[in-house]
Amino acid sequence: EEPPAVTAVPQAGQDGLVLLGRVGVVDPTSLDDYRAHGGYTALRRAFELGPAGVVREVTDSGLVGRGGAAFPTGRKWQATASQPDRPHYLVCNADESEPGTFKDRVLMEGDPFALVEAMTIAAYATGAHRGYLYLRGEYPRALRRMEHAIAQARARGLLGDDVLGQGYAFDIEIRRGAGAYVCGEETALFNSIEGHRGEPRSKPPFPVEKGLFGKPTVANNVETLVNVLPILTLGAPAYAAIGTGRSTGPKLFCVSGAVDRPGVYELPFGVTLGELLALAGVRERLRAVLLGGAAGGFVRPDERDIPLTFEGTREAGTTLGSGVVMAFDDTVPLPRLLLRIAAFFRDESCGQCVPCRVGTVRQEEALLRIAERTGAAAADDIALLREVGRALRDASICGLGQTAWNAVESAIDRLGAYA
Ligand code: L3W
Ligand code: SF4
Repeated sequence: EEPPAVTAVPQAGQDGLVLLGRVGVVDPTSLDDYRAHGGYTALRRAFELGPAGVVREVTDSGLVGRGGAAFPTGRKWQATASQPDRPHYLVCNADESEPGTFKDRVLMEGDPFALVEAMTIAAYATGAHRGYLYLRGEYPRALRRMEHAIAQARARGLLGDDVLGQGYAFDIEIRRGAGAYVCGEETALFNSIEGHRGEPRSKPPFPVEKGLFGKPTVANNVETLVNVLPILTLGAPAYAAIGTGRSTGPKLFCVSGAVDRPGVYELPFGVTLGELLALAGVRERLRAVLLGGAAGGFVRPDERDIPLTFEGTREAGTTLGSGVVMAFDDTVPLPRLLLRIAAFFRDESCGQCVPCRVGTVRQEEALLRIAERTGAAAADDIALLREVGRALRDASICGLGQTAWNAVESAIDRLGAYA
C-alpha cells in the first residue's frame, strides 16, 4: 500500500519559487513534463561552460551545503576536480533522517528529474562518471520516483555512455539506507555503500581526497544539488542576489508542530523566525521553537527576530542546521520532550567511540532521574549533564555525538527547562 502523497507544500503553484517551482505542478513521472517546465536547460548550459566553468559558477554563487554544515560547495567541487587520483565519485546524501527534516523527500517525490539533472551536472563538473544516490530506507515513494526518473533519463540518453550526445558518460545507482541516523554522516554512508558497518571514519582525510572506495568523492545533500540548477539557469550573480551576504540563495524550511499550516516553505535566507512562523500560522501559547532538529537547539518565543541565515543563527548562539523549525506550545511537557531526544541519540549512537557511546547513556539517565522527580533538577544533575555534554561535544568522532547535547543544553540555558 502506497503512503499518501506529499501534500506538505503550502506554497505549491505560487509564482517565483526557485526550488519548489515544479513541486505539485508537474507530473513527477513525466520527463516530457519536466522538460516543458525548464528541465535540462541547466545541463545544456553546463556543457557550454565546461567542467571548470561550472565549478566557477557554483563558487561565485556562494552556495553552501544544505545538509546542516554549510560548507562552501564550490570549494568542495574544486578540491575533488583537482585530484589526480581516479576514479572520482559523486554521492548524493538523501539519507534524510534529522528529526523534523522532510525537504529532500518533498523534492525527490515532487521533482525527481531535477535531482537526476543536478547530479549529472555535479558529476560532470568534478570528473565523476558514477554517482550513488544514498536514499533513506523509510522513503518508499521517493525510491519509486527516483528509480523511475533514472530509468527514463537512461532510456532517453540523459544518462549512460553519451549524455545528451556530448560524449560524456555518467550513470546513477541507488542504495537504500536501513534505518540508521548515523549513515547520514558522509563517511558512515560510504562504509554502508561499500558493504561495511555504517560507522563514521575519522576526518581528515576529507572525502574530496579519500571518500567512497578511498577515491576522491563529492558528497552533497539533495537540496544542495538542486540549487545548482537555478545557479546555472539564472547565472551566479542573479542567484547570489537572493538571500544575504554569506547565506545566498533560496532555502527550504521544514516547519512542523504547533502551526496551522505545517510543511516545506521556500523563502530567501534572511527571513526572520517570526515571519516564517506567521506564514505557517503559528498557534498561541508558543512555548519553544526547536531550530535545526534534534541536533540543533531551542529558542524562546520572544526570539522571533532571529534572521534565518547561517551567520544570523550562529550570532544568536543557535543553529539553522538543515532548516528545521519545530514549534511547541505549552501543552508539550519539556522534560519528556528532552528525554525523547536523549533516547534518540542513545539509540542511534553507533557505539564506536566512548564519549558518545557512554555519554548518550549518561545524559539520558540524568534526564530520567530529573523526570522522576517531576521535573525538579538537583544542581548535581545539571552539573553532570554539563560535564557529559562537554565530553560529547569535544571528544566525539562525528556530528552525532558532537551535537547530542545541543538540545538539552539550550533547553536548560534558554528555556530554563528545569529552573
Ligand atoms: C574539504 C575541508 N572538505 C569540511 C566537508 C566535509 C563535509 C562538509 C561539512 O555534518 C552537520 C552538523 C549538523 N576540505 C573540509 C571539507 N569539509 N572541511 O564539508 O563537514 P562537517 O565536518 O562540518 O560536517 P558534517 O559531518 O558533514 C555535520 C548537521 O550536519 N546534522 C544534520 C543531520 C541530518 C541531515 C538530514 O537529515 N538531512 O542533514 C547533524 O548533526 O547541523 O552541522 O562534506 O567533508 N577542509
Ligand atoms: Fe559513533 Fe557516536 Fe562516535 Fe559518531 S560520535 S562515531 S555515532 S559513537
